[in-house]
Amino acid sequence: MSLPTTTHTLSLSHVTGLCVGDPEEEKANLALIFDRYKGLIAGLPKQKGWLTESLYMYQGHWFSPTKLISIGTVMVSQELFQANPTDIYLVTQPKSGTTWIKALAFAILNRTRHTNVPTHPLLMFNPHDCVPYIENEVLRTKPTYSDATSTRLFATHMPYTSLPQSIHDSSCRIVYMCRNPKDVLVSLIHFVNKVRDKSLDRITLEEGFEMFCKGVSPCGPYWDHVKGYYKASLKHPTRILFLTYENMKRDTRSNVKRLADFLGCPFTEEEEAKGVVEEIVSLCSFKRLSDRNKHGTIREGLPNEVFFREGKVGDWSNHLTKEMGQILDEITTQKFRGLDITF
Ligand code: PAP
Repeated sequence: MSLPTTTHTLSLSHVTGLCVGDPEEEKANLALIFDRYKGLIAGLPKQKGWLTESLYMYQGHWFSPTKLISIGTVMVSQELFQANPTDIYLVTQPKSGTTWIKALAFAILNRTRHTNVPTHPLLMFNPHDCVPYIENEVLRTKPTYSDATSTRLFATHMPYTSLPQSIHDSSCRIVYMCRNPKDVLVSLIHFVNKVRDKSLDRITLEEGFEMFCKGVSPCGPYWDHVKGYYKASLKHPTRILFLTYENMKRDTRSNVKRLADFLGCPFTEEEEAKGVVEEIVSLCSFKRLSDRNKHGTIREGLPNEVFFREGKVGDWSNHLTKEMGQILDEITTQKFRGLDITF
């Protein structure tokens, strides 16, 4: 069975606990944002892009000029977004396990609300629809900024230093997930070639490799993004949890428990005895979610299936040459020198 193709505006409000608005209205707001910032963006450093023709540098990182996650929406988020102390933010670079961490955090936080597995929201909606980006929220005509009473779950790809000031100032929690750069690169090339504007040529492996090594990737440089959150997690260990995709794959059960502890909702002995942890691991597994996302689209229109490819650690070796792998390892060793970041 796969997901239906229609949009689920009303039910999504129920699922996310946020006031999910009209997608057409959000599209119109997005167009206004692109228009408002296009003059400013034109003066920024520019490189050949991935999803869009070009990427532009804003606050030391590369962003698209259009799309939901773009310079304009980051700027508007910085201007308008209001964090609440009970909020939880899931942060990743694209292709580092966003879909998976969204599913896991959603399932953990909502486990008493959605106990019936066959009708669980994660089996009805793509995890991207269950956990909106900060950028989705600033597009809404009626954002939920004032609702401080319930836990809000958001995602973002923003670098640490670009997060809206209210997130830095609040006691909200941040979960950061990173993934080894070789698998991120391979995943990114495959993804981009599936969804890139049709008017643009495919990105070749060699071209993608060169751009990525130069630091030109969506929200990259990859290494600066990881380092920003890693260092922040050392400084604020109770507020920022640093996870890796590889470690999550190696021992999903222990990491799910660790995540629940960090989110302030540890599993009770009774839940553990009933196998609730295993149920969540299975519900969010690559196989389960990819089977349910073979058709249909997410709210923003991308096909559900493009978020599921191999879901493995080390698939890079089937695509990159040995030499490419070595070069990326050398850059990573040099950039992460002195930091305890291993994959
Ligand atoms: P996004 O940032 O654009 O949302 P993201 O979810 O981070 O993408 O990346 C997709 C990757 O996560 C894919 O990796 P691959 O290309 O190497 O295969 C995808 O297969 C993988 N993925 C998606 N869901 C899961 C899951 N439930 N468990 C493990 N990996 C997953």
